[in-house]
Amino acid sequence: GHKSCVLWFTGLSGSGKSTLANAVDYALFQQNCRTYVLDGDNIRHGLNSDLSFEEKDRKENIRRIGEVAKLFVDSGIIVSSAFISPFRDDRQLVRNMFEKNEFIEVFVDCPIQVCENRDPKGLYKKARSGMIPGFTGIDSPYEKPNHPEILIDTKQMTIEQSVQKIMDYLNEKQIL
Ligand code: GGZ
Repeated sequence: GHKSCVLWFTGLSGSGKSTLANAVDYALFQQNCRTYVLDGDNIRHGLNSDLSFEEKDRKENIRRIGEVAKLFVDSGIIVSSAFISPFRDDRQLVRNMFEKNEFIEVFVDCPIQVCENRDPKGLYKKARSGMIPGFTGIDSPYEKPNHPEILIDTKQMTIEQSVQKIMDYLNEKQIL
């Protein structure tokens, strides 16, 4: 068996949060862990489809995701959540929902220029041209975590190395 926890991935759009969360989820699954991924596809389009990207709605987005993550954690699952979660206070609020050691903040640190060059959905381009007002990193803030449990420096590390760093952390903390 294993302990349950939430891996709370935070970072800019295009930083690789979702890719990394899914890669970790797969590595955990291969070790017979019970896991679940929360991301825009299953939350922003469903439970939170009433929410916009205005500050107060982003806050509510993160609060609800925290509550959902808590339900999964209470059921014994390792949750990987991949949302920008740009505000420090909101991440702190979610952290406070959990026992110490259950909430693992993973900062996916990627320079905005890199995210902007990738721009898989063309959103940065739209944001730059004024078509998406309040885009994180352009004209809406991203507050970096000061003390994340895990720092992923995407300039230095491959996906495989990043997955390994997270798996090592989970082993070290005796979650696995
Ligand atoms: C940032 C936006 C915005 C604005 C739409 N700002 O690359 P993506 O497309 O798939 O990731 C982004 C996603 C962010 O949703 P989150 O729920 O993670 O954000 S938050 O935690 O701040 O509530 C992007 C898209 O939605 N998107 N408009 N204005 N990202």
